[in-house]
Amino acid sequence: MSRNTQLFERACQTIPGGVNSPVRAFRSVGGTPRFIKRAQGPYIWDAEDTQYIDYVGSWGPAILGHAHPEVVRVVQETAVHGLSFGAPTEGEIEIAEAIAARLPSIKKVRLVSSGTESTMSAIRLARGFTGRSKIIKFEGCYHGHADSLLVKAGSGMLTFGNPTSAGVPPEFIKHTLVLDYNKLDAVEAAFKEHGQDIACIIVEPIAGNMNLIKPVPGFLEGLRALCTQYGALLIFDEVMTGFRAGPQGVQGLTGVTPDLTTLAKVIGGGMPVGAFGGRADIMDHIAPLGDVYQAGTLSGNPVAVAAGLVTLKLLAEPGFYEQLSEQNRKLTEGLAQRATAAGIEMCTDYVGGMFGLYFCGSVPTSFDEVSTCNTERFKKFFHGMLNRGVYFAPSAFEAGFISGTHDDAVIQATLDAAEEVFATL
Ligand code: KE4
Repeated sequence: MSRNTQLFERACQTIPGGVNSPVRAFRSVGGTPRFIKRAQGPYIWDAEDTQYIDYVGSWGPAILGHAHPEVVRVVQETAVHGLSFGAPTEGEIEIAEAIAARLPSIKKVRLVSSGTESTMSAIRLARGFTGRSKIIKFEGCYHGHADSLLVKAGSGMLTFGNPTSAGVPPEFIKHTLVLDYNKLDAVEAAFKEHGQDIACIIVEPIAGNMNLIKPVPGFLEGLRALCTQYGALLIFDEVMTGFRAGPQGVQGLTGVTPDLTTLAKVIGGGMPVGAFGGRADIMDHIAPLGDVYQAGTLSGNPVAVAAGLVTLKLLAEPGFYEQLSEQNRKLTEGLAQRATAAGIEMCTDYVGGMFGLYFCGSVPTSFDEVSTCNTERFKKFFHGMLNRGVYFAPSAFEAGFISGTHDDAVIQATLDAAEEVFATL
């Protein structure tokens, strides 16, 4: 019995499903999850010391590559002075200023410890600021596991094909309108019907939880105009895309300015940091200044903040994103070329350091379209690559991620493995 199998069986005795987050369980691709014991740069090693080229990158945070020496060093140097104080620290000011300097839409920001906390808090703030109850989200978008958002969520939920979660009373989601991503007319109709009751729209400005789905031209601009017209807030959930899709997230790529932005993943560099921020007149409603309560014991944790600060600093080095995007182009175009050469219907897309692989004829623009992709073929591809030392996301409904350490040799090794696998599909 393999070490991974032994560990998984043991884990299942005390951890539900053997994992601390559902998508890690390989339920949608089958097989035994790999228990990772170390990582460096573009590589991870499992419990049997098998090396993999990693395209999950902890679901986004590892944009510099795993265990970047400068990030590890600052964690070590910070930790020796204490792990957590529950009191303000200078580092929290520095990262707030660093985030605001990179995202002009953010005038004030509150740190939390996960993406879920950031979106949950941003929605409460939008409701408190507007005095309204209804929210709009889009099917296939995932914003973490706060009750009012577990409605036709994407990511792990989509993988299980379970459009809503048990344990969420109907009353908790009756204010959540779920519309189709990239369909602006449905949003207009919703505002016509509920306009004065809608507190906010929360949207992944580039969706990464139903595979990678980009906004069609005019979609984000239309959301912005409708929110302005009806006095609702536009929340860009950039937990995944923030400093991943580009140096200023999707708002920097598109010029569409949200009222609030949620962040996590990259801003912690692999340590638990989330954040929500935006217009000062809105953020000033957050306790202790305002009447919208939000709090967190480990919010702004000094060790996590130190890792995030060094990560943001290193990302600002000239040429980082240009190189990241170029390597992503080589990977995704190379995969598509080899699939086509093998007669496999597969296409790809990418932006910045994130990408999508679709076993269908054209790049999807909606949840319905991506749902028609050939998930059986994806499973075979996933395991074929895994057996050749390449670790993609264990779900057809997740985006992939590269890092600054995925150099030409790593990309070529990936493409060589893919050429072999496509021949077996
Ligand atoms: P966390 O609570 O997992 O830190 O963040 C929730 C979240 C919020 N918003 C967006 C756009 C997200 O992508 C996420 C989390 N992303 C998933 C990956 N698809 C995390 C992986 C997991 O659930 O284990």
